[in-house]
Amino acid sequence: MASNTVEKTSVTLLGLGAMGSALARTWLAAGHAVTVWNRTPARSAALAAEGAEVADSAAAAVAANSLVVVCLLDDASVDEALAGADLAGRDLVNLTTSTPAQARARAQSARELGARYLDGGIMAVPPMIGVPEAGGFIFYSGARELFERHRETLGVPAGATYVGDDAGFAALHDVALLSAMYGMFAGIAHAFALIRKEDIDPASLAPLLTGWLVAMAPSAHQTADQLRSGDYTKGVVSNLAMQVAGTPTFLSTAEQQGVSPELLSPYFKLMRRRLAEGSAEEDLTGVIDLLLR
Ligand code: FVH
Repeated sequence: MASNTVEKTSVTLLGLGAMGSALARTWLAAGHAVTVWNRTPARSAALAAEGAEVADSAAAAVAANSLVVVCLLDDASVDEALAGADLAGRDLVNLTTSTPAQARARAQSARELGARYLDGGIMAVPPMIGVPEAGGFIFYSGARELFERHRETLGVPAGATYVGDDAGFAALHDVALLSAMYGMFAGIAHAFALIRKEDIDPASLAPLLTGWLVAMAPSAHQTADQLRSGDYTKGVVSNLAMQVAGTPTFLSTAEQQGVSPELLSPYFKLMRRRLAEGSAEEDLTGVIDLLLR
């Protein structure tokens, strides 16, 4: 009777940094045969001890299996690693963080080299890989048929979420979510700065902040609904006029606490601009239109 290892898709993985190593480990643990390659060979030793086959060149690793996953530092390192490899007939899955344009160009060059291509955007940090309850997932875009063919294998390290046949969409979704995350980090930084000089334990603010941000996060659904309908007054609870009227309180408090308003001010400026256009009854959704060039 065939063993699990034989039944499961064999994977080639280029790149054994923090993320690549975590990916390799979960495939090995799930019974997949894994061939690895890393520019600095010493990084392969630990994976070899865990059962990975180590290739001595990227070209040899690509030749070993038809499913080739790449997780390298950046787009330029992918160019470098794949330079001498024969990709004809390969299913190339690139999990390296890229821009949508880089992903589309990679899909095009893969096609020209006779390979099928999926792009990926990893929404997880290495300790979340192989830990389903951690909530990490990976966006994929490219041909749906190719995604479906490898869905089970790609779902091993983290949930696999398909976002469309445009190869650039995984990168676009990745950057969109991470951009929202940085906005949240900016808000958290400002909140901690406000209390920094007071006799307030930051550890007491942290759960309050977390709870509030989680409570506010579903507002994204209302924003989406308003964008789809084009009616930015739909379901408004706190209109723009009221919110703009409140902004001096935030700026004065920052001033009084000796905190720079530089993280908040750009957003408030956009809110005021939108209000000046006559959008008093709207939600904050109109700010999105002001960002579009
Ligand atoms: N780690 C994280 O938290 C994030 C989470 C979200 C997704 N990112 C992206 O994943 C890609 C890989 O990230 P990583 O964490 O594995 O990064 P490093 O640990 O720094 O390893 C980098 C690997 O890339 C190899 N490499 C660098 N330059 C080249 C090159 N010119 N040619 C071939 N390989 C290259 C490097 O090799 P070496 O330095 O060991 O020889 C590592 O294998 C990345 O896109 C994140 O944005 C991770």
